Amino acid sequence: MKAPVRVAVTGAAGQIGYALLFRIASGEMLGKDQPVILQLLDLPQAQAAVKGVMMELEDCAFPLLAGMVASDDPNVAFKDADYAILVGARPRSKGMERKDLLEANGAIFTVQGKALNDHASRNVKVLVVGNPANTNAYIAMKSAPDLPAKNFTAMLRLDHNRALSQLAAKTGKAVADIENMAVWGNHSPTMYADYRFATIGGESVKQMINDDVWNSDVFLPTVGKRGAAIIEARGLSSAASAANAAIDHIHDWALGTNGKWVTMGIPSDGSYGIPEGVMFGFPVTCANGEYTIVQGLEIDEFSRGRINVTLNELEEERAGVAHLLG
Ligand code: NAX
Repeated sequence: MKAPVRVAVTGAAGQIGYALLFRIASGEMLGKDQPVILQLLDLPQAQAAVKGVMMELEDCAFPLLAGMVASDDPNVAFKDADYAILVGARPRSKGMERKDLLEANGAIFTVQGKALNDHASRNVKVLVVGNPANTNAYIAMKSAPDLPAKNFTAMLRLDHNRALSQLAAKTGKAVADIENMAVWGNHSPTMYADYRFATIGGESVKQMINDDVWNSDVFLPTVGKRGAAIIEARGLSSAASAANAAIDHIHDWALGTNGKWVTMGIPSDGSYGIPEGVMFGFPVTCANGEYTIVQGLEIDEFSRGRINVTLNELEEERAGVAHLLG
């Protein structure tokens, strides 16, 4: 058996936490041969609920669960963490302006970034789920100057998976057979889900669908507003599908994609004209614990327009938190 790895999860008492922790402990994220120690962070007032989740985790008697720690202190929860999934964030309350939301989350993610900087493994892989995910990941990255910037990522995988399932429904094909799907930009309704390169059994999905109006008027709004549609239907925001996307993201980053494209929010290296450092959704492949941006894709006029919209939104968010980063 391998030595256990430490997985820190914030917002552990929340609804995504509840859908996430049991799957991590059962080995779905890092493999059925990889023991894990869970290090759970939540606010002081949520500690009783965290204890309850830990009791349930115990009651599953997961063979791979090698230990658990609960804390309200990021310096404790991130100690020696090999993975950190940052789910807890300040939700937008009634009447709260976007600026206030950025500010409140800025306060959380500067502290957590610094705690990762000071206490986590130097190879820690960080995934930010809590919204606004890209900008929160950017803040954490900037607050952790001693860790490699590439270790910080934001979750675009839910958008990617949502796009795959819309394409499967439209073409009548199996979701598993769709290759080369990409999502660009911010995890927000401005994200650009791009199926121009997607194939099913070697055939072009764009040619199969052959309907640009469906792309712009049905597909993109459906994927972009899916989160709102779930809230409308369920009365609560996406939780199990968000947890599933987090599992997929870390699984693929750690264990590789065998050449398959997935989407990750990562600090740009300047590819495709996205300014360096912007936390942006790109199509990537993963191998040996590293991700690589898929290069050489043609960006047509429609795509450039969409990419610019989502980039502008991220640049505005980045400007909105600049004063927090010194
Ligand atoms: P919940 O409100 O159910 O749970 C959030 C938990 O985080 C609570 O237990 C709360 O006490 C805790 N928390 C708040 N501030 C904290 C802090 N500073 N340190 C540690 N814990 C803290 O929300 P849930 O439905 O689980 O959603 C969590 C986050 O995921 C939200 O920001 C939400 O917007 C975001 N999402 C992101 C998605 C993505 O694709 N990137 C999709 C799903 C989801 O909307």
